[in-house]
Amino acid sequence: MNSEARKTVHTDLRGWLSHLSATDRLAVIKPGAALEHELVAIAKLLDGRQAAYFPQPDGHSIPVVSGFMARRSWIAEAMGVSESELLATFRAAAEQPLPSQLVPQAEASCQQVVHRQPDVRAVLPVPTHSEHDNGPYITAGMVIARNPATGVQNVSINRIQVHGKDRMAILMLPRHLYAFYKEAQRRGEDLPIAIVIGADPLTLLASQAITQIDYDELEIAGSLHGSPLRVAQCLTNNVHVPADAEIVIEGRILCDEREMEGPFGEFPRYYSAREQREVIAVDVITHRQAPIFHTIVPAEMEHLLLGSIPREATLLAHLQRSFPNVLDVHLSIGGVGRYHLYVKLRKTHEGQPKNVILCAFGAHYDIKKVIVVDEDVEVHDPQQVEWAVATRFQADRDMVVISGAQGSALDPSTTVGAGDGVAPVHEQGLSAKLGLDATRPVVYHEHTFTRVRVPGEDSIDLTAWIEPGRRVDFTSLAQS
Ligand SMILES: Cc1cc2nc3c(=O)[nH]c(=O)nc-3n(C[C@H](O)[C@H](O)[C@H](O)COP(=O)(O)O)c2cc1C
Ligand SMILES: [Mn+2]
Repeated sequence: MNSEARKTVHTDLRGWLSHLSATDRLAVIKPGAALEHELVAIAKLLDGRQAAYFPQPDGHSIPVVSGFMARRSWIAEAMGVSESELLATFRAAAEQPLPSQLVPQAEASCQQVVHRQPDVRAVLPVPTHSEHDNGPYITAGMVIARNPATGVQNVSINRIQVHGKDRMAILMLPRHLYAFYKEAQRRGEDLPIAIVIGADPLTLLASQAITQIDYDELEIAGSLHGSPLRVAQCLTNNVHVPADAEIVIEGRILCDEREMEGPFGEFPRYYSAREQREVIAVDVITHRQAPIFHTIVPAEMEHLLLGSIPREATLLAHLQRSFPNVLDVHLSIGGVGRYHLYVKLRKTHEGQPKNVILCAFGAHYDIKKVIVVDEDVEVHDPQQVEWAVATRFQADRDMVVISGAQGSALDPSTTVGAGDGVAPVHEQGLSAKLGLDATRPVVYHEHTFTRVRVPGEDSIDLTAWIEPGRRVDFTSLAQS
């Protein structure tokens, strides 16, 4: 889908927040909410209904916002497409990246104000989120770094624990940023990074694309915007950041240092363990005049959807390469937007759903359960998927179990939670995979597997039939 075919595309955070506010989807919170837990509790209660905007959190002069992309329909709206076009639009952008446009510092709003030798805790209103978190965390920071070997950039969101004036600890799961860090470490160097806080919705979404290494996710953001993303070079390193971002922390992931990080309440709604993690040294903080700080409430809709929509787009593309008759996929919210995949298939051969199941497990190690359903089942409705399992699935015939595969290290039922100590990284997340074929036979007798429907139920316009405002007093109806 090209951008000409799309309605208004929201390319700018402030424009998007104004749009939410104008449509009663942004709650302005009274001054004084404590950065420790209280602010997050308020944002969590509003999750999926309204974004929460705190103009003066805890007396801090920088406002905090949370939950501005907490519904699938809002994300589609930001992209200028309908919900049914969401995955195809994201996939097209991921496959046709648009190179960014470098602008001079004078035109980079994110560098209007510069704090040298900053104290992160004093400059930024960093909230403490869940009950047992080990202090304040940056949860909506896009970490941008260059591959030391090739110079190509990468973007990911990583949780960052702020535990000193200019020192922070970071969780890097074994993906691209970690690979860059290992390469820098091999060369005996620190890895220069930028942490971008307060990006527009589509750039945040682009950061979650599942691509090969050496694929700058900012170019996917440009493609989603329909115009090259304006980027600025950092003041202390050669990383390029979105020029219109609210806040940028420039720093380095230190070659050899480790500090304790965690516990931290993560997306599966459990705490990940306290462990030794890599350390970021902060060099400068730059921001716009009157910047806005973004925090993501862990495990709430903004967090889950940011990860699940780009994954769904990638999984659909992956499955369709082998099975063009895969029609749709959904990572359920109950499965924390990561672990449970529902696949809609126009089945042509018996056995095919099991091939689809195996293909899906190969696509991402986080996937723990796959349910394949027919085309008359809506994969976005968990009740319909359960109905398919209840009426089309037999455990002895239609179930696939694979034990001892790689799974999510954040799932506490994997090896992570097995002992009282913490397993070494290479043993974490060992997990079983479960596949359910909940499709009906390709050929069946008469109406054995025909879903009951009433002709007209999809097409009748109820408002045309119901008498508006009409009340009936049944006690005084004439007896006849
Ligand atoms: C709110 C949020 C927090 C995240 N926190 C982390 C994290 O702490 N560590 C991590 O490795 N990935 C985290 N992720 C996932 C990565 O950002 C995501 O997998 C990204 O696509 C990885 O990029 P890469 O494939 O370029 O390495 C988080 C994602 C979101 C949406
Ligand atoms: Mn990447």
